[in-house]
Amino acid sequence: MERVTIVGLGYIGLPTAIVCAQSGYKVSGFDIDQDKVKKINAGISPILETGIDKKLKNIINSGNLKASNKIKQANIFIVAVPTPFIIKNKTNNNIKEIDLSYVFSAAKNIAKVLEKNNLVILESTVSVGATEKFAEILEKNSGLKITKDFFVAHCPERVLPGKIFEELINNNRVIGGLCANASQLAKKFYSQFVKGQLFVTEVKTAEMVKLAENSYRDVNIAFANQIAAMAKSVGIDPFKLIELANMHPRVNILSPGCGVGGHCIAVDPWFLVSSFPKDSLLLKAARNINDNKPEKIIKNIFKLSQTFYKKNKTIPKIISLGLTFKPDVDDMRESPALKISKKLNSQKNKLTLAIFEPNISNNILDNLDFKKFNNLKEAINWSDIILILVPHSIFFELKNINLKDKIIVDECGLVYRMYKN
Ligand code: SAJ
Repeated sequence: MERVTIVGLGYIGLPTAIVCAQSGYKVSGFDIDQDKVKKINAGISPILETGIDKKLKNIINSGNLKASNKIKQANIFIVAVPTPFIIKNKTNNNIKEIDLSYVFSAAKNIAKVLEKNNLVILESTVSVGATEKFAEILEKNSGLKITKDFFVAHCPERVLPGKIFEELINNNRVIGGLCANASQLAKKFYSQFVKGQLFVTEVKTAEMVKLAENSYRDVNIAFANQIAAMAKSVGIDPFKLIELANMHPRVNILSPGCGVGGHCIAVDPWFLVSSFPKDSLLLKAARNINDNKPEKIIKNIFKLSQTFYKKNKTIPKIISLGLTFKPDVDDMRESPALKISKKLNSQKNKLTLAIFEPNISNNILDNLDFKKFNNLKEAINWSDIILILVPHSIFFELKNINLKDKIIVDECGLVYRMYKN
């Protein structure tokens, strides 16, 4: 039985460890966080993902996956550690650069147990050229020779939070080995559990493919946000406008929203911007447009609250619908909706805010100092202004609630879609 060690048991590493163990590998999960290791070994998932709780319990019980804070020898290593950004030079126009420290420390840890003929796959999203540096650290710290004694490939993860298990199996993957052997070994490994196609290319291309994918999405969302701003300013419904534009066979505009959250799309374009400052003006503009969206919404709500006060001589009661970073997930990482709601909630002299977020459990919400509702109808009845930030499927129930006399601020096109269907 081949042994696999997964370094980093987060949103990518843990589901990957589970899938590898399910497909017959003996898997050791390595993480520096002792609490996480304990939880995983007890069959309790430290991350939120559709279907993970049952899968984790089953695989821990089978004995094929064990987490540890000591790195274990293996035939194959997979590195899935975070690559956040850091603002290195604040005077340099706030350019955010990649922080590769977790990747390099993973290499140092693996080097301690690396053996001849091992394959090391870097799945973390990295800047162009980083896999080569990662391999050099492995070489330097292990005394083994890259491409002769051991093999390194980059195979960027591509899974969508909320659909991770489905996409781990079904997505096509791009594999860039540092040598032909590395690519072939990695291809053989992924073919054990990936049903999608496996495309082999050289390493820098694989690195940049991933950055291009997420930047493409960010630019398209920024485009949608700008079109929406223009349309709104002249009384055109942006969601209707985009729907009609998308009827063209070669147009596919994404959806405007309250900003770009999560740990990927709002981060990865910076790795191209910082590496290629002259040729990435569009990417940088898109990042700034999407980052500024929450602030625009907050300002608009303050303005609306003022108008409401002048007319009614009372501050408005605002219900904020949705706090997660995108619809139908229970994940609030870097959520623009959460940011907006927190800021509005801090201005108690201007407005009274309450939230309704059915995807997050009450014990998590209780730590957030919001007035909260557990029932959509009660929440709406209480409010003067309805602020829709995240288009959760469950919010389509608004259709069955009396919205007369309510002021609706819909940042994600839910109302348009609701009455269209
Ligand atoms: N968003 C919009 N409008 C849209 C689509 C998304 O405002 O039309 C917002 C969402 O509300 C959210 C943010 O963008 O706040 C990002 O959401 P997402 O669903 O676009 O992407 P992520 O961050 O969950 O996952 C992305 C995916 N990349 C692409 O689709 C190109 C996923 O495949 C990657 O694996 C993941 O990044 C990653 O880990 O890099």
